[in-house]
Amino acid sequence: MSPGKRLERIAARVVFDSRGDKTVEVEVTVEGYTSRVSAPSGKSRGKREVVPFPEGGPEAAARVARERVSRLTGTELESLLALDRRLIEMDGTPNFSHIGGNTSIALSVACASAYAASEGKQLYAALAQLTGQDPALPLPLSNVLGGGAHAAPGAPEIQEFLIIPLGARTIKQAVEANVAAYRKLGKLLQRELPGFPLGKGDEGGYAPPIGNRKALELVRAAADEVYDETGVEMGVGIDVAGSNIYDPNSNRYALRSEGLYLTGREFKEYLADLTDEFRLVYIEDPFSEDSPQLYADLQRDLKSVLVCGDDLVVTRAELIEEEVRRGAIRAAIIKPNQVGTVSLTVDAVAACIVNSAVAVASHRSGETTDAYISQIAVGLGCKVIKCGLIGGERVAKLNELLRIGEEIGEGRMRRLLI
Ligand code: 2PG
Ligand code: MG
Repeated sequence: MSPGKRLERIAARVVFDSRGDKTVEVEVTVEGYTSRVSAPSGKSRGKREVVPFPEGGPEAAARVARERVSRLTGTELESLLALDRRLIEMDGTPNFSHIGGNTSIALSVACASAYAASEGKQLYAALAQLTGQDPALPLPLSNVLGGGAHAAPGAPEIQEFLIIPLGARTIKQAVEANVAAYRKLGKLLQRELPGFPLGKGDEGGYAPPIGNRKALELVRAAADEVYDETGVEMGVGIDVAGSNIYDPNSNRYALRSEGLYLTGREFKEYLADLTDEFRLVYIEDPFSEDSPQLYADLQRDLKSVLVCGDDLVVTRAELIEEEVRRGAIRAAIIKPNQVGTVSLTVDAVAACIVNSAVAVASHRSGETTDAYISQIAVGLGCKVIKCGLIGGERVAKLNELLRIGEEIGEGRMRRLLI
């Protein structure tokens, strides 16, 4: 057996994310190659995600990394993802509550990146080789208007209003189309709300004081204008983040801005109406994460829509498989820090591909300028990336795709047939 590569150094510090919250950044050196990675944090988290930080928060996480995890220094790594098993063993809990999922994912990505670099490769290329994927660029699904937990009260209850340039032939054309739609939406909002500041949600989209329906009407209009001007087909979607608008006491979905308090079945009809009226192609987490049957009913009624699971499946291969087989979803969100290692992320994307579901690589609402999610999306074969559009921490992911496009060809886009 060939000797492994030496893990020479592990360092950790506290840094700040796009919301000004603290998170963890690590540096790992393998065979003289150093990679630095910082972890994002979610605000609307699924119940079954791993714990982001150990007790004591990010400061404690950095301390645990420096004092305990750094004992892995000197380990011989026999393969790209060899650190992952050791992190799981060292943590010893089912949900990374000891090390913290954020530290763990940062170490896992950093180690894989440094290992890849020591072989003269970027992470995406090493992952593609490992998984047998032909590297290609995902379509960017961009947040242009935010609400719910990511915005101030008064904004829509639906958490994210999204656009996707289905007809884009290059990554540059895709980003240009999304930016054009974002700007047009700004103009439409100014006309709708003269004198109101448009605001900004956590993910960089506008966060205006309007209802869900009005928001969709304007997003649809902006997307259609871009299509008319450029010929690029534009899809519209939403992330309802259903668990956040579901009230378990009354067993209702609360849309306060519209004075609507709907049962699961009524809310399903509401979403079906929105789909008809605004030609939605993508609906993420339509219901509470505890109601998979409602997902399945919606997916059955709206065959042409990609119903996508986020909180429902939390990037876990076995849950993705279960819910795709149930017919609850045709797409799954892939957030590496929901599971804590690259290996488990690889398994989750593989579960999508084997079950013919669309893997949607995703940022978190609290982001850093790190762009590893773009490397993972390309390397593992995710057809879509949800990474925001506006703001330094969002555009960092898109710019990384442009750079990767220089290597693999900017027209090597994955196709999404909905
Ligand atoms: C989501 C995400 C990212 P958060 O719900 O999909 O858009 O939000 O990171 O707050 O979980
Ligand atoms: Mg979501």
